[in-house]
Amino acid sequence: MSDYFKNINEIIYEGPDSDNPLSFKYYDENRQVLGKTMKENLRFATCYWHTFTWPGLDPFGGATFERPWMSSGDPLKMAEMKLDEAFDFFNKIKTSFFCFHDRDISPEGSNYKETQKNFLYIIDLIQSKMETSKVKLLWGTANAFSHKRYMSGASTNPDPEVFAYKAAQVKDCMDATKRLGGSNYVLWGGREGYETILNTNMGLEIDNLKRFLELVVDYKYKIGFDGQILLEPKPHEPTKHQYDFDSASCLAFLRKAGLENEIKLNIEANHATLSGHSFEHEIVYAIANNALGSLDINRGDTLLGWDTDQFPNSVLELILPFYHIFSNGGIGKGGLNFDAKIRRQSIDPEDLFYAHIGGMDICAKTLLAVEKMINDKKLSDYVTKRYEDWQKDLGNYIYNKGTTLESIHQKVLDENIEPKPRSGNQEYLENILNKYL
Ligand code: XUL
Ligand code: CO
Repeated sequence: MSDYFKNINEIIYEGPDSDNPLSFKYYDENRQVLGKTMKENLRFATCYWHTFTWPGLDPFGGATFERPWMSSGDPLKMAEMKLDEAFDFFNKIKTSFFCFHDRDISPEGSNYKETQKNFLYIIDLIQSKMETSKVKLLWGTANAFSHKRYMSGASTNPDPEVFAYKAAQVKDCMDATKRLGGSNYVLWGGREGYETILNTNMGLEIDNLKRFLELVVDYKYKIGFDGQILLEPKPHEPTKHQYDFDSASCLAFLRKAGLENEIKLNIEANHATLSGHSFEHEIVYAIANNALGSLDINRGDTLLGWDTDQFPNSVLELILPFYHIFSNGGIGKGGLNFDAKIRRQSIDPEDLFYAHIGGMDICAKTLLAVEKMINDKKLSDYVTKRYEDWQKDLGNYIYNKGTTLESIHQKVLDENIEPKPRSGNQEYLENILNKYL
């Protein structure tokens, strides 16, 4: 029986003039944008952890949400209740996808065998629920960071038993993700980093991380999982130094490990800003290296220096990320996962809906703005023109096989090359961008 959201009906599109807070103002799933429906372009996902599992804790205070499935009862019964409510939520909010960690959906037992049994029991239930629901699985992932066994890392733990334990968890979770038709499998480092070099063998830890990723990729082929394997960069939190700091450090690591064609990136907005980058920088860096996999869509707070994981609510923050993604053909097998949580004072069942409606609407509104930007070509024409000399004589010469540093040197002397500074016109371009907001 699912009745936690019983006062809320399926959310439908009512248009920008509607005053109904439980309706979409911009997300009209069948509307065509850039040759696809909004639903196909945006591939929204609800995340299981923040939406149904996080009880509203912060470092100074306890649970505020007190959902019925969070009361102290048989943990497996609670997990079943949570699942019923989660599917009721998915069917009403109509994100096309959901995402989960193994430990969000099912409780740990007293040993791994029991934990696995609980997990498979819930996976069977999910499988049968998916048969009658339209929601699909965007990705699964294993939580190898919450339990104290992982306090010194998972695949980078000094203890190989911890490595093995995580490997077992990931195998089960990859099997389940494949069984449920998941489009991707995500690896977020969690505690793959270190607190102090005093007790850390960095070289060995990095080798072990590489070994773990090789095992994951081999297993993907062994079971014929045709989804993408994704690594999710994050600079700190929980550890001080994380090995997967940002897109650039993940890619450097993947290249060193020879896995750059096997693993792509799941880029999260608030992780990007914590690393001192913008969301669009991380995305464009990944696109430029053929490594964009999927997005965790949320936002931070400029006044708070930690991962606040709020729902996105500004076209200004999304327009450049979306412009680059959709100019590049879209998000592919990835999606837009709301790795976002409501504030701990937002304790009503409706608050979960307001948050997702707002997030979906702001993405839809941004997509419409981006469609105009792409079709107008004002920005892309500007950039093409800025670099056009690379298609001309000197640009081609620099790339010719026989060209050397010396021959370029000679050319500068012979042709009296004296570059004249050209304006980057930033303010002019910002004014163009503002037209679309
Ligand atoms: C943590 C985070 C994770 C990953 C999945 O900051 O973003 O929820 O997305 O493990
Ligand atoms: Co995330």
